[in-house]
Amino acid sequence: MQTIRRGLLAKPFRASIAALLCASLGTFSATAQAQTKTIKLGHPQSATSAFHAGSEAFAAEVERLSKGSMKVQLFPGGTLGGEREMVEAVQLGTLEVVVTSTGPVGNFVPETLITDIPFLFRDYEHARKTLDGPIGQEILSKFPAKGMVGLAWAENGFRHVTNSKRAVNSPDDLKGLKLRTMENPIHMLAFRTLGAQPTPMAFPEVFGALQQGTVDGQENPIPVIVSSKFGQVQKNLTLTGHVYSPALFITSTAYFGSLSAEQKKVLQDAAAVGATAMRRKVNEIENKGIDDLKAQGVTVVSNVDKAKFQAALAPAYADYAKRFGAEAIDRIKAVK
Ligand code: EAX
Repeated sequence: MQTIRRGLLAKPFRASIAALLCASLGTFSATAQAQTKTIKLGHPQSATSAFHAGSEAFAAEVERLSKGSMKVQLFPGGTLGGEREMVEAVQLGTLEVVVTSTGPVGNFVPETLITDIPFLFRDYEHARKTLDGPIGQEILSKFPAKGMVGLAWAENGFRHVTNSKRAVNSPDDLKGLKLRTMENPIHMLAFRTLGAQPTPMAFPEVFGALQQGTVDGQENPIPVIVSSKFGQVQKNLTLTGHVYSPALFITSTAYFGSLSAEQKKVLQDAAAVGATAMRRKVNEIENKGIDDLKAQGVTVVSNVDKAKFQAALAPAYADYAKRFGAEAIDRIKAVK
C-alpha cells in the first residue's frame, strides 16, 4: 500500500491529488453556480426613479436573506417592454418579477382597478394603510387565479397633469387636450369625462410622443416626471393629485410554486423591504422635485381647486359606483 507521508508523496500521485482537488473545486463552484437562483426583475422607469430604488432594495434583501444563494438581475428603463408586456412575460415565465404601477394590471386582475379611482385616497397615509390592510390583502388574494402572486403593494405616487399647450387651472382647461394615459379604463373614463382626449400608451413610448407632439400631455407622479426628464418636453404642470397610483411587486404562481418555503419567504420579505424603500424615495423626490421642475422652466399651477375637478367627474363616479359598488368605494374612503 502506498504510504503517504507529509511532503513525501510520489510525484505522479501528488499530481493526481492536485488534479482531483482542482476538479472538485471546479465542480464545487459549478455546483454553487448551478445552485444560485437568478431572478430577473423588470421595471419601466429610469435608474434614478423610486421604482429603481425599490428594486435595488429588493435585490439587496434577497441576497442578504438567502445568504447569496438567490440573486436578482435588474432590467430598468423599459428594456424588457412596457408594464403590460412585462406582466405578460411574468405570466409566460420569461421574467420572474415585475415592478409595475397598477395602471395596466387591471387588464389582468380587474379587482385592482378600484384603486385607480380619482381622488379616492386622501393622502399617502390613507393609501398605504388601506393597501397594507385587509382591503389591499383581499385584492392581492385575486392574483393567484390569474397565475400571479402580488408580493407586496409598493408605490408610484399621486399623479399630476403636464402638457405643452397651456396652464391648466380648472377642469375646462383640459378640454381638447390629447393626454397620454396608462392602458387603464378608469383613468381613461375620467379624462374623457373632463373633455380631454385620453390616449393610452406604454410608458417607454411617452417621452418620444411628448417630444414629437403626438400627444399634448401626460399625467404621472412627480418622481416619474422628474426621473423621466419630462420637464424637457413639457412646459406646464398642474398639481391635480387626481389619482393615487399604487405599484406592485409581482411574480408568477408557477415561479413562486417552484420555490422552497424558505425561498418564498425570502421573496415576500424582500418585496416588503423594497416597497418601503420605494415609498421613502417617492416622498424624498417629491419634496424637491417641484423646485427642480421650476428650475427647468416648467410653469407650475399648485393652487388647484380639487373640488371642482371632483364635481366635473360626477358622471364618471356614477359609472365607478355601478362597476365596483358604492359600498366597496365607501369602505376604502372610511379607512382612517
Ligand atoms: O413607470 O405608465 C405610467 O404612467 C406609470 O406611472 C408607470 O408606472 C411609469
